Amino acid sequence: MRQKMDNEKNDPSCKSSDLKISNISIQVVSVPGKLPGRRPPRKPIGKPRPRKQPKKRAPFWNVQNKIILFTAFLFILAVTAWTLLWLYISKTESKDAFYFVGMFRITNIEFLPEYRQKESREFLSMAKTVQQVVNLVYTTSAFSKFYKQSVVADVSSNNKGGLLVHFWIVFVMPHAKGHIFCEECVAAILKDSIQTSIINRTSVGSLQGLAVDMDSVVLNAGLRSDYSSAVGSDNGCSRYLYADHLTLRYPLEISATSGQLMCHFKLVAIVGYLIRLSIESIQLEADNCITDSLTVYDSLLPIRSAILYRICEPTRTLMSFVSTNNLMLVTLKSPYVRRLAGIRAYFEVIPEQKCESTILVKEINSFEGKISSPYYPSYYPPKCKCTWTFQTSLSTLGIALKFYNYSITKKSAKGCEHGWWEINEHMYCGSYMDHETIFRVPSPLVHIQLQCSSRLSDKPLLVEYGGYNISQPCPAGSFRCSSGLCVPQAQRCDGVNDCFDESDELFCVTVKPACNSSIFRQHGPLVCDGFRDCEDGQDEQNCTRSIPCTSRTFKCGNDICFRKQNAQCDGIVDCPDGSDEEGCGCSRSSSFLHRIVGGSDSQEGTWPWQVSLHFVGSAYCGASVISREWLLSAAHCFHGNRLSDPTPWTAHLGMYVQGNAKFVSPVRRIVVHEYYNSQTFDYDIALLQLSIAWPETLKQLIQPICIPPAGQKVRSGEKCWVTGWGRRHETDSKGSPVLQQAEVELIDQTVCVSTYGIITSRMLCAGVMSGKSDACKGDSGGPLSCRRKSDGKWILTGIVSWGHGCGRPNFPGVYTRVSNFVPWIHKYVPSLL
Ligand code: 4AZ
Repeated sequence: MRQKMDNEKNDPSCKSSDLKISNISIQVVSVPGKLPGRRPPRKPIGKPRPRKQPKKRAPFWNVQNKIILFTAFLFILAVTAWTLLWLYISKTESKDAFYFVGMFRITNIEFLPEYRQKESREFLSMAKTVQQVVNLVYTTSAFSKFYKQSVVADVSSNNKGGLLVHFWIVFVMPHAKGHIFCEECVAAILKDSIQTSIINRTSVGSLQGLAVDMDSVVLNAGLRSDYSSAVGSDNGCSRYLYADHLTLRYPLEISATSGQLMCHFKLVAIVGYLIRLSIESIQLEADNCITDSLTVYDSLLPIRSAILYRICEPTRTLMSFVSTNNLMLVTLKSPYVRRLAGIRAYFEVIPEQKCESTILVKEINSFEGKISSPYYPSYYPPKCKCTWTFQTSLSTLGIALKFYNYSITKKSAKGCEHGWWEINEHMYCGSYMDHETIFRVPSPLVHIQLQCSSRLSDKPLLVEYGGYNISQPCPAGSFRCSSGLCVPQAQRCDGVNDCFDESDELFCVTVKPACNSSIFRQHGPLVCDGFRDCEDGQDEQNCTRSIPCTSRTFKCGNDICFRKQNAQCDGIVDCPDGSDEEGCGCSRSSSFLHRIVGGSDSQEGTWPWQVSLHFVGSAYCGASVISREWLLSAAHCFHGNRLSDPTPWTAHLGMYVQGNAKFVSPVRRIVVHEYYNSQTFDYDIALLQLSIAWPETLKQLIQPICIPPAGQKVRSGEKCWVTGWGRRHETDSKGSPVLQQAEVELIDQTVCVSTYGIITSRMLCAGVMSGKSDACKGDSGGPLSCRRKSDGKWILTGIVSWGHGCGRPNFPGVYTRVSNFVPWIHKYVPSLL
């Protein structure tokens, strides 16, 4: 097309014709309207006559103009969009603020009461001075570009003298650059700006002219929410509480606050004293501190490294915490105020306690006094130091220390989390446990130093002390446990874990009781077990304690053990008081037998003790009903911070199809065995207490399974059943919707040990060597049920624990051997006895 036009321009004949037409057109235009029928040319060509010629203008809305206008419109649109985008980006970038919160002590300025008033001239002037100093520090640092401002929040008195200044520092930077910001760097800039003199060797240096104690400088990254509630406008819930009287209890009136997401209570005591905060009860939503928490700080601002303690779940046990200075901050976070109404707390002013003494010990083989952690029974603060010196009256005596729920062991390369102890120049680390231990120092003079080493406040410690005969640590007739405790010799090898560490139940051999007369019936290794082995009853003489009945005897209500001949719960009264027929709850009905079918889907109601444990609404593990309110499961199901908290768990009882339980209860308490080892799965057992006992009316659908007799031996080759909603194949990604059952065989322990190597006496193997039937992921904690031939009762022989894959040939499933835990279960569920 373009080519054609160019040709036309260059063609001379075309040019001449153009001219002609132009001439003609001029003529025509000069006599308008006189030549009817002739149309004037569209465009005037040639010289126009402006005066007379009526202008025939081309319409404005032609294609060309349209294109121009459209292009201009697009251009304006693009510019506007770009401007808006740029504005948006720069606006959002400016919101990317980083908050730091800290404190330091100014040593050479005395506190004035006016500093408490934020509007006072004195406070404003002091705040301005500090802010100017901080401005100078950061505007001359590598972060000067991002530094926005510093805000002094508090200027307070303190027990070390001078002023304690709490402040916020705000930096603003594009989000993309946020990664260059490190907490240590920001803190280091401040600390490095303090000029200290090596000559006078004090920790006080000059920070742009202010005398600042180097050791007092703390600076942590802070939260925007903390900043806005402390500094911003939404501080309606934040308040100061001043305590000037030593004997008064100041309530923390938290229920009075309303509509707040976050409250800050700044507690300030008179100089020279400390604050003890006592929490009697608290109602919080237990969610690992995500939405709800109560945090106690050893400062007036929420400085992370000054946290004394954090509570994230409801509690009704009195807990108290002590500050290291005359101030404390309590912050409360809860999205719903109605939850805060359930908090009862108060604080007191207490004097600082010295933790040192020299003690003369006189008694032998008895505990004559107590020492404790500072501020006992309060949690002790993270910074503490105690020294005790013990001196015995005789050089043959040493010092015995009985620790309650605590133990000390030789310090290892690993850090010491819960206090380090120096005893006669040897170092030990402390750790908490659920039983007492005795530590003996075979020396008449003992120097002890305790240094608190935890980051937070730690649980109170109580230690009883006394003298002991170095050559004979336990009194005659008693056995020395590995934990240092002494237990009567008669309690050794009686099936009860009296030492707490089971050392009294190790290396037990069957010794024939020495009977002067003939043996009536030997039932077990020891005398004083409540069972008359000797005809003359000699084995039961001189027994010093209340006798535990054994697996073969039954303790009647009158404390007498009667021989069981399938006596308990068999409908025949054996005890004079009939107590052997009371509370007979566990499943015995042989009618179940004909309903157990081969294959994998079970029939509804076949396994009425089977429980599905749901964690945050999803099936996670199995368990077995052992009483109206207790379940037995595996410890590994509850290993970890969140999993060990009972709140997210629910127990689903009387269930066949996953999710359709006849009864659902929250879990009140989880008791994980204290020796559970997450590396080896040893002691893989846990008890769960239901918040609501299942109702009697459901006993057709929910029934407890029997706990085996203590120490019961199992027969290899015996057929048992494993049940659960776990995976049906190792490679499956989810569990079964219908309760599955599989028949498995109890496997010889030696075979089990030779398969896995790491099998302890607390484990047993079951499966089929072909690998056809097995438990799998999701079945953990569930029952291995064996039917006792003698009375048709179902016995909880095992708890699904672990194994190499699922259903692999020659790798049977490993189960917790329940018969090893009977005393432990009875300790928590005595009603099962
Ligand atoms: C588990 O992961 C699991 N085959 C349970 C049992 C077995 C293997 C794994 C035994 O919960």
